Amino acid sequence: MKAVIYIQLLAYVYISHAVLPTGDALLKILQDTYHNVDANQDGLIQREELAGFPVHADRNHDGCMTLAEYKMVTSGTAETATNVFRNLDPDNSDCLTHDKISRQFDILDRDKNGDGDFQEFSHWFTNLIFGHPVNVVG
Ligand SMILES: [Ca+2]
Ligand SMILES: [Ca+2]
Ligand SMILES: [Ca+2]
Repeated sequence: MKAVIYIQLLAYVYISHAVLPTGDALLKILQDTYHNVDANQDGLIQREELAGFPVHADRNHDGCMTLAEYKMVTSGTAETATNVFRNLDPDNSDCLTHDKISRQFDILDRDKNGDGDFQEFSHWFTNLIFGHPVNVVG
């Protein structure tokens, strides 16, 4: 719980004032991102899939996924990518690693069953984009 509140505070600080997607456009970004992270295509996100995302996106293999590298693989817009990245990188290191993102799984998997479902993912990811969770499923 403490971690969730911390993330929400950070998100509040970093939210871009640029126009952010809503409705169907937002739903599509969430669905595309979810499918990209779900590497084994079992319809759920496991910890290693989430933690592996920055590794796959690390084009120059220096151990860091930078914002520029994230923007090359994001399913979202430049604005959503920037908000997500900055909220995942509160110390402005421009370096997201396997271990940093692995810890995010503890926040994503709210019911602690070891799998992130689409609802849990959407809650986590919209919080990173907007600074608060957005319900897109209706
Ligand atoms: Ca999976
Ligand atoms: Ca890199
Ligand atoms: Ca879960």
